Parts: sequence; structure tokens; C-alpha cells
Amino acid sequence: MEEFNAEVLHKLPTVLTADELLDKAFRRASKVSGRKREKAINKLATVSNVISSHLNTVMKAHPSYTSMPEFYRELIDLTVGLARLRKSLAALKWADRMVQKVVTKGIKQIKGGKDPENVLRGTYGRVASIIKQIDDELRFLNNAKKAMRRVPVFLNMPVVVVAGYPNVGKSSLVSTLSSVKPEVANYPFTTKEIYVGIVQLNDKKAQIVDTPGMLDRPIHRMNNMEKRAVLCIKNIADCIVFVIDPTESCGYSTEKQYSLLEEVKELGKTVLVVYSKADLHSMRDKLAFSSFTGEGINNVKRAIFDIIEKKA
Ligand SMILES: Nc1nc2c(ncn2[C@@H]2O[C@H](COP(=O)(O)OP(=O)(O)O)[C@@H](O)[C@H]2O)c(=O)[nH]1
Ligand SMILES: [Mg+2]
Repeated sequence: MEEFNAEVLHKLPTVLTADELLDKAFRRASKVSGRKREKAINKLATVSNVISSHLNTVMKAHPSYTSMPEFYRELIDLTVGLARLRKSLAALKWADRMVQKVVTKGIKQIKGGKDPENVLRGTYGRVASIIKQIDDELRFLNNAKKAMRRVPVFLNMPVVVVAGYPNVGKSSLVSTLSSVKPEVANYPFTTKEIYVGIVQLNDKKAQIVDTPGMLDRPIHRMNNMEKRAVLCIKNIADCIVFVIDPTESCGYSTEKQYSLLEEVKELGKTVLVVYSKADLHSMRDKLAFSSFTGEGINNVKRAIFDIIEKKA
């Protein structure tokens, strides 16, 4: 992952509704004092400042969706929809420009000798109508802010994704490999949780990700949303660890497990294939580990970092 700091996705500001924003602007303007003409001018300037400042705070808080890493772009598209997001931000820009325009015009009219109260009333009306036109966009952006708070943010280190059928021992492996308790994040558009742990070897670190319900069954049978979610996680993966339970105590035949492996390989990432539950069998033609006895765990760790380092 390049320079992009995904933390910004968790720090988007609250977006006021049209009514809230207008209330704020008009209330602030009502506190302006002075002689009739200056007062009206200052009121208009205040309204424009409050609105412009809020809209720009919102616009500036959003990162560039064009240049961010594919993983986040795709995730945000799945979560809130990129086209809608862009449209809403563009609407804010439009409203900002329009408000400034009508306010500038109002101020000019007052300076030109028109009745300040009349101009003020007319301009307030126009400003309110502009802001009300973007109410949907403001509400959408506030919901987007809430949804994006839940987007998983990966640290700037390699990512290892664990795949394999349910009950093969993926979660146990992630827990055993992690130097800290894995943190829970979610894909905001599903109820699915993602567990992110940290695996450490000497001074090297990587994030290890367990995604229940994602790379644990045939991809060709997934719906479009699920497929996109898989592609998304693939995008951030530096390496995939595919867990096979040769004892079949997971409830899936080895045949089925190998056929899923073929699909996962098609994602085009380096795949490390390992046997779980080594305490229950003696197959050693692949790296075998047991989360119960700890056998082979260090070998799995080393193999993971070998792949990561080759890639770097
Ligand atoms: N004997 C043995 N059982 C294991 C091992 N790892 C996991 N299990 C058992 O296999 C089942 C599924 O494990 P889990 O880690 O939840 O698998 P996941 O569904 O792939 O995440 C649980 O009942 C675990 O206790 C292991 O190394 N040895
Ligand atoms: Mg699990």
C-alpha cells in the first residue's frame, strides 16, 4: 500500500442536514450588529461564511477516490457507492458556489442603494432554496460517514489472508500466529466480520486476516456482492494461506478442499498450502501445523515471511 492513509476514512466529519445548516447560518447571522446597511451586509457575509466553511470541511475531509488503493476504492464502492459519493460531493461544490454568488449579488445590491431588509429577505430565501436542494446529498454524505467508520483499515504492513473451508482450523491458526488478540472489523455492506491479527517473526511483522464466510466455499457459487467482496480482500493480500484439513473432520472431503484451492489460486496471488490438525494425522508432504500442540507453527510463519520478502 502506497502513501494512502486509510485512517482518514474513519475521521470524516458529521454532515449537517439542510435545515441544521441553515439554522446554524441564520442564527449566527442574527447575532450580527451594526447600522442598517452594514448590518445587512455582514449578515449576508456571515451566512455565506458559515455555509461555505461547513461544505468545505466536508469536501476536504474526503480523500481522492481516484488515487487510493484498489482495495479501499472497491470497498467504498461496495459500501456506499462511489458514483453517488462523487455526485454528492459535486453537489456540495455547486451549492457552495451558488450561495457565494447570490450573497455577492445581494451585497452588491445593498451597496448600490437597494433596501437592505428587502435584499436580505430575498437573498435568505435564495440561499435556503439552494441548500434545501442538496438535502439528500447532505444526508447521504452523513450516512456514508457512518458507514465508512466501519471500513476495515489496514496498517502499512503486508497482509496475509487465510482461506479454506469452514472448520479446517483457520481461526485457530490466526489466533495461534497472532502476537496480539485479533481485532474485529467488518465489511460494512455485509454482516461479515473480519479478524485482523499481527504475525511477528523477529523484527518482521504482517497482518493476518481471517474472513469467515468469504474464502471458505466455491467462489463460482457466490452472488455478485460476495464475489466483489472476495476480489476486494484479494486486492489487499500479499499472500494467501490456504488451510487443508486432511482428516476431513471439518466435514469436507479433501477432494472438495482441493477444488476450492484451485479457485483460490485463480485469484492470482501466491498461495501457501498448509495442513492443519497435525496432531491428528501424519501427512507431511506439505507444511503441517497444529494449533493445539504448536507443531509446525514456526515453519508456517517462516514460509509466510519468505513469500512476503520475495514479493518485496
Ligand atoms: N485436533 C485439532 N483440532 C483443531 C485444531 N485447530 C482447530 N481445531 C478444531 O477444529 C474446529 C474448527 O476450528 P476453527 O479454527 O474454528 O476453524 P475455522 O472454521 O476454519 O476457523 C474446532 O473444533 C477446533 O477446535 C488443531 O490443530 N488440532
Ligand atoms: Mg473461523
